[in-house]
Amino acid sequence: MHSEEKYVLILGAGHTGLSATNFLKTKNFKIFDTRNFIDLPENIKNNFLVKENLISEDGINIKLIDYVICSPGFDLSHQIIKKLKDKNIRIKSDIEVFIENNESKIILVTGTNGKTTVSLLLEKFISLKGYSSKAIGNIGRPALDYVHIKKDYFVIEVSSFHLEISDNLKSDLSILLNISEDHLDRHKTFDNYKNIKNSIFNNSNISIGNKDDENIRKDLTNYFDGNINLDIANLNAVKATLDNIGINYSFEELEEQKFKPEHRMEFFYKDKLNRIFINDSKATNCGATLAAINSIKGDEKIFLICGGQSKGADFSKLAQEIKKNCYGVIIYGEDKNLIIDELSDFNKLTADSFEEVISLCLKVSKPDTKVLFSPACASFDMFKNFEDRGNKFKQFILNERNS
Ligand code: UMA
Repeated sequence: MHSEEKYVLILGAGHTGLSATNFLKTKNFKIFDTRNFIDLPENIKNNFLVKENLISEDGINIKLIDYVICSPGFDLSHQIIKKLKDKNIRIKSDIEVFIENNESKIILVTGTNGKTTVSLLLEKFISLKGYSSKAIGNIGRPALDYVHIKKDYFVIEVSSFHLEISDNLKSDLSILLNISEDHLDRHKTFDNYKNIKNSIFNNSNISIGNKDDENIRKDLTNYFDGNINLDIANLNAVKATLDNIGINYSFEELEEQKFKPEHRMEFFYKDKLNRIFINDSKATNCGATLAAINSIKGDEKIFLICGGQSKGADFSKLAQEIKKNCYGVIIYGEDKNLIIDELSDFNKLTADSFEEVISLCLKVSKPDTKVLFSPACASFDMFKNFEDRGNKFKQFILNERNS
């Protein structure tokens, strides 16, 4: 880099700093960290972008700094901060930079307790209705790692450290869960900490707070009931957020789905034809698929997708249940013939690839029915594991929705 060229200064060579270097890859930037090089995390020390650009305070020419991306853990009483402020250099958090550079809808979540839980639940419940969403930020996923990705919603967990260095966090919705004493070593007084937490609402279209927390502002768009225990308050917060973005669940539905593991009877999407898509990729044997069929059978018959590696199973009992409760089935994978043989006089389709499974299922399954992906087989012929198989199923179905 030419010595007189402007550059972005990154403060802090931790996970945030590393993600900022990747974001700025093609631009001029330098990193400053108060730690000794050998104290930096190993993966960060080994990254050549960091190695090349890590400078001492002496190497910083303030006049050449365009703006600063400041890591949340960087000590704000350090003299460099004063120098930057004196010269009116803009200091931003990584989350501010993310929001400026990403077009997705933004939900901000903060609070002394429960913010990771609420962020992950929001990610889950938004996705279950077929919208793409990702929880990022303080949760351990540095925001700038996701800056080039478009989602329907990014749910960003924001800490008081982030808020303190963010002048302008623009969001579609922000929620403050609760405030109790924390991080006073950094924020000094409780009043200061309270003000920092409440600043999440400064530039938010919809602002939601805990109605029962006296430390939270009283002029917000909406409140949730936080009077009971933290678990229920967190679910109330999730419900209030979802209600405000037009995603509807009853409290009971939230409670029921909350503990349901992924890939086990996951009702993840209802399409325009009112078909309900269920991911049951965890069903790696006939018993699990029989249980899946039994749990949803009713007046409306089911459309089933199954196949993979049989592990020597006998499919005759499953075939009988399929004939009774399903109106169609797609069979795929290494041992598909074993299942096909048991279903000789039944309406079945076969597919050679998973892409074909998806396109056939979307073409053939009927409106107002349930489409059950419950393979009854191991996944290793075509996937890394059942999680990979379930994720691909959901992803392919949701992609079709967007195309
Ligand atoms: N540090 C220095 N000198 C520097 C820069 C940092 O000594 O020049 C020290 C800090 O004092 C801190 C450590 O290095 O002890 C890490 O600070 P950082 O800002 O580089 O941290 P990152 O590795 O970038 O991780 C940060 C968040 N860390 C902090 O806020 C301290 C992570 O939250 C977050 O997951 C990550 O960004 C991705 O967004 C952690 C955390 O403890 C889990 N957060 C606090 C909390 O939840 O209570 C706020």
